[in-house]
Amino acid sequence: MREHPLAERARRVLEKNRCDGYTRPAPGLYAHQWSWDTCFIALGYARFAPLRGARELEALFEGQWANGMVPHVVYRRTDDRYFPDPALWEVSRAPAAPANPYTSGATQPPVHATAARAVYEAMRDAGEAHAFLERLFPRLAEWHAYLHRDRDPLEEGLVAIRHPWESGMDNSPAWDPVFRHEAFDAVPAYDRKDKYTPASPERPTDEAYDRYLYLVELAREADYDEGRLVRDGGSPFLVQDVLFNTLLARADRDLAALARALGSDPEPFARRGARTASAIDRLLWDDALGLYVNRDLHGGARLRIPIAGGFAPLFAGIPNRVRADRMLRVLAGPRFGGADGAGVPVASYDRTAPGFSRRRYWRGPVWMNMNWILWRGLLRYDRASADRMRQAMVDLVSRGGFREYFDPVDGCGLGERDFSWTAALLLDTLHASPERMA
Ligand code: 9WN
Repeated sequence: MREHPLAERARRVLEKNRCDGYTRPAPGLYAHQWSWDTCFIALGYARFAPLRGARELEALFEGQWANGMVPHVVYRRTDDRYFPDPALWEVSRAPAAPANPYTSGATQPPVHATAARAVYEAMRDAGEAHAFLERLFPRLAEWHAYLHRDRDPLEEGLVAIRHPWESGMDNSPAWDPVFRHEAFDAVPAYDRKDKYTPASPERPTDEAYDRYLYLVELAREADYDEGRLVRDGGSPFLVQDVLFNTLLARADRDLAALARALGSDPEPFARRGARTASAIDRLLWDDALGLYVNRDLHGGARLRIPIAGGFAPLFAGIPNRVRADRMLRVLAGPRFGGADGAGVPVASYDRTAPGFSRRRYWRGPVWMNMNWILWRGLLRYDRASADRMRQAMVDLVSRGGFREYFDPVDGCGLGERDFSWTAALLLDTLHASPERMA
């Protein structure tokens, strides 16, 4: 079978972004190593250079904290373009933070075990594959133990995030109601370097950054003590996020498969994944909207904001047939994009909802990672919709390039150029034999 012409271009993007020991998200704004970007990048490498995927993941885990947390940024360069920098986080105040490398003091969604499994299964040399797994598995197990132990204050199987950056969907309208809490205070003046990029009208507003920075300050003042911030409710931002929990439920299952491959007991991991999956289904489904919604742990209200993350449970096979059919209709309808015939895949936010924006990131634009997650989900429920979505993803990159995100109306590329996860996930989309991972 002939290779799709985009595959070679995608590999070149990853090559361009390879630095000393890791692959950065993009050549411009993002010079360091990001957590979930690394996972998506490793999923792409699994398709043509699995050893590189293994190295990416192992490099990221050099920044893992002693309590198990995998930080969302591992600072790799003395580069002054990215904000916030290590000085602002000052993670040396946390007893669990490593002295080297420098890291942030927040986390990102747990796609690691899923990526590690794909890499492991793609490795040709059985000895090398086993050695990789022996090194990484204990780290992955500590990471998941941290999430279930330190981030589930209600002990109901759902973990909480304490910063929008932890969701990976930083600027999502899903956080607007939480930001209105009175507990948010003013922050001292700071210099926002990300604004000076050419894409600045697409970046979050200064008001949003005030909230982000306030949360950083609060976590730093608490020496990153999860007991104070999460269990005692000290952080004004504490949300059970659908996407984060779905990825965890799925990754717990992948961790169980990896345990089995090592001859260990998979049951404890599988049980935790099943518990999280059933809590998502029981507590976060919204029948009126036809998708899953987040929950605010301050007051317990559901955040009834229709974002693409609300469809993520398809990825972990969580909804039953009836719910999945509802979701498929909403996904294909005018709210998320399927019906306009433009061949643009799913928008990050309901196109008909207040505040929808074609350019402001996470408030409308199309992201390749969200669509990859949904595509993988659709493969479980409806092969024809999955195939249509796959085609729309390929067409989007053909027209818009390997951009960070895309205009949901005309498919124009936006944000950074040569974006690693766009390239990596496109490679997976082009090459995967879908039956394997679904
Ligand atoms: C903050 C690196 C990251 C992604 C996130 C995306 C964006 C950072 C930022 O870039 O976030 O972590 O400065 O906006 O929202 O998902 O991991 O690509």
